[in-house]
Amino acid sequence: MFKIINKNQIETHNKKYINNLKKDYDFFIRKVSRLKININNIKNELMNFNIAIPSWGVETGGTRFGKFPLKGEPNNIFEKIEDCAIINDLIGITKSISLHFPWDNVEDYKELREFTKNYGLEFDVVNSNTFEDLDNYKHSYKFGSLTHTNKNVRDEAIKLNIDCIKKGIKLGSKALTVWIPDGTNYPGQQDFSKSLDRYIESMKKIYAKLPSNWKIFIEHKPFEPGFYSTVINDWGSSYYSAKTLGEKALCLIDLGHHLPNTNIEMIVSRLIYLKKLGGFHFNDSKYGDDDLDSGSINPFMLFLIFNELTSAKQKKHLNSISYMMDQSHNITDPIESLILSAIEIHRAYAKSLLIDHKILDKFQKKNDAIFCLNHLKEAFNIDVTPLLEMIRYESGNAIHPIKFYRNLNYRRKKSKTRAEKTYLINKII
Ligand code: AFD
Ligand code: MN
Ligand code: MN
Repeated sequence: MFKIINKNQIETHNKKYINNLKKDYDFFIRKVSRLKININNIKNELMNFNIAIPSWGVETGGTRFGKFPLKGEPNNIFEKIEDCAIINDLIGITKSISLHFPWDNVEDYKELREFTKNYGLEFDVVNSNTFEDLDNYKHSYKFGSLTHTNKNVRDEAIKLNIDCIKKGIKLGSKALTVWIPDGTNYPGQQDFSKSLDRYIESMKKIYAKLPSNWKIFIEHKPFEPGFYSTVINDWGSSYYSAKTLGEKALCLIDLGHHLPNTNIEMIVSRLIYLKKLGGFHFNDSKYGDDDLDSGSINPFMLFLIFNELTSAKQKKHLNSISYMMDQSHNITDPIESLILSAIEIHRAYAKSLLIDHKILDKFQKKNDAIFCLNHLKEAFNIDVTPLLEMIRYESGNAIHPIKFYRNLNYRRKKSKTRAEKTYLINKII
């Protein structure tokens, strides 16, 4: 399966580090043996974890001020899949790719599916772009897409989403995520209720085309590109829409799509309670939709989000959730950022599995606030690095993926075969 990195290379790398890792792992096991947990069950959970890579995430991102492409970065979806394959060969927890149409349009979807399968990867949720005017669009999305006041524009946006479903079916995807840019910059510009009505009407037409085993995820965002109002601005509007559409419609939480200091873990809990949580776009943020690397700003929040997920899973309240990283890498090599981010998400999940929810429940019943917090902090403060490294080692992945990647000189090699990028327009993700 390792077509880009051969197994021997990884084995040689791991040989250098395994002795020290064994010592660290023994220490970790001694430490957690005092907790009443089954480490083998936790290991299994962590080995089965998967987080999708977005096709647009392996390209250099940018801001509206500029973009600084790397030499050797991918130019098309096939090259992007090669980069995703490297990441998964090294860390083993990113087996799926999320495509974005029409950015990732190809002539032959069967060929793309085969190509991807050869790297041991598969396709995750598909995404639709109704936030910029691309060459072959008949209408402009300047004043909205699925909620536009003009029916012709809405119809084109509906068709674009239905086309995404059709492409996704060919690729083996099982869900469509809809994020729309629709909103306004001026008070009075839009009737808030009428635009929500138009959203529901458009989404009903897309929903009607979903295969029986598909889902549709609704992604909310409080602002940007509209800086005064957004049609699907928060989880309330998202929940109302998902509830109105039906069982196959669920809410998706992008961590960056909340105003600073929002209690996101509580939104996670509410959506689980309402049986409407469908998926996540992981990233981190300081001010807004910064799309910073997961875990780089607020790893405790990430842990608290996973605490809600693992608690619900233990109580059998949780169905399968779709995970993806939605980040923009402007000053780093996207492969390195995605490797570290996936590991940070894996780390938060691992720590959350060390929480004993029965003990927490006991402290909660007694209203012992200090012991409640302390119980969470004890799990958060355990260094799970040896556990994650051992899982990678035992799964045939790299103990130190970034060190391995640096030694590959991948970008330098790729810069000889991949065309250098020039940007005529700024594409902001
Ligand atoms: C933009 C949006 C949102 C969405 C992504 C891909 O803010 O996060 O998921 O585009 O459509 O970044
Ligand atoms: Mn997103
Ligand atoms: Mn975003």
